[in-house]
Amino acid sequence: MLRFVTGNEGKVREAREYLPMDVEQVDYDYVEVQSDDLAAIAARGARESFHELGGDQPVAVEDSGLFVDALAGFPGPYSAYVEHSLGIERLHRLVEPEDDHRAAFRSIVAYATDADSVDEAAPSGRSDTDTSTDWHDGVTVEDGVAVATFEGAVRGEIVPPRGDGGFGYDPIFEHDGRTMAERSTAEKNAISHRGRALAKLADWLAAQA
Ligand code: ITT
Repeated sequence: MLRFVTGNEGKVREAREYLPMDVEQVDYDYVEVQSDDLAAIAARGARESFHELGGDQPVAVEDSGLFVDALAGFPGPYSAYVEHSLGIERLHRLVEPEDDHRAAFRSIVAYATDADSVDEAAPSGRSDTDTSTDWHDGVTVEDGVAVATFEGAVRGEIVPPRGDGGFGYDPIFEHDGRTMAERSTAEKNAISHRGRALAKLADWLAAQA
């Protein structure tokens, strides 16, 4: 059994598709540290949640965001705040005058568990992300708790809003000719940042067995 700590049911639905174990949604509000680094935010959240929820079951958290190249990665870790304050149409209008409309969705899944149950030498998962990045998947051990992080990313372009599907920034993020909101959930999952990070976690869990 894995406890997925999030207020977002969509994240849990996707996790259930990828992971071999039962996944339970837990709506615990962990402290999101202020950082430019999604991996640091997710790892801290997973460690805190693991302790707070009793330390007897593995725990996962996911942190994601939209990183616009021409805006030096903005809104990045502040994506949820910007979506709810500025809104996605205004973010599009901010990018439109720029020559470069490229952007990436990035996701970090952090998995916390008892350090005794982890083989640190196990391979850290597939490396099929289509973006260069300075974030590395890895395992850190502190006070008997191991936290493993997995990154997934998908690159695309910011475009005027199109499509009714998905959520969040999906209508303004185009990948391979269609926005994410113009794809079915299954089509989106097959290429999404979160899908890629979850697939790496699933590979790593299989290598641990
Ligand atoms: P948590 O409870 O797990 O924190 P959340 O929905 O607040 O759930 P984040 O803090 O990770 O999630 O914020 C991510 C932001 O990026 C938020 O504005 C999302 O709408 C957006 N986002 C993340 N994944 C996305 C996706 O697949 N498509 C569109 N927007 C996405």
